[in-house]
Amino acid sequence: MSALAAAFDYTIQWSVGGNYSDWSATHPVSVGDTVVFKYAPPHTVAQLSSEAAYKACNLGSKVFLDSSGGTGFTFDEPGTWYFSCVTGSHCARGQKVAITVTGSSVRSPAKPEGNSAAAPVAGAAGVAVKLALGLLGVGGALLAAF
Ligand SMILES: [Cu+2]
Repeated sequence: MSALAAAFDYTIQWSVGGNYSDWSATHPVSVGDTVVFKYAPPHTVAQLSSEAAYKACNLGSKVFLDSSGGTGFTFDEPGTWYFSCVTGSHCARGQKVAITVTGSSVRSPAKPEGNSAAAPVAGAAGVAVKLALGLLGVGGALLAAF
């Protein structure tokens, strides 16, 4: 915990109608920070494989998918990461976000946080290792994190 004492947590209220196009311009995420998506059904959080997939809403490229209602990502590498809802036309309607992460890589072990474990979809191994991925239970670790 002490190693993450300086980390910052961001919450994204995730819905159709939110404007996420310039999210990273106003939310400076650094390596070690956590971004938590909070949402209700039928929304989902998918990590997309590339900027091209993000721009085109190519949801078949997803490398991770969750629908728990509270999906947290702790970034351990700099870069830009792409997320979208995969429900209906939500991506085309703007429910997608590109998160730019700055700073130096932290090669700490990636381990789940919270009280629910998610299995990345098949084929995710190559990208999943870049994220220390934790699903934060709405009543559990999420509250503890704040
Ligand atoms: Cu949605």
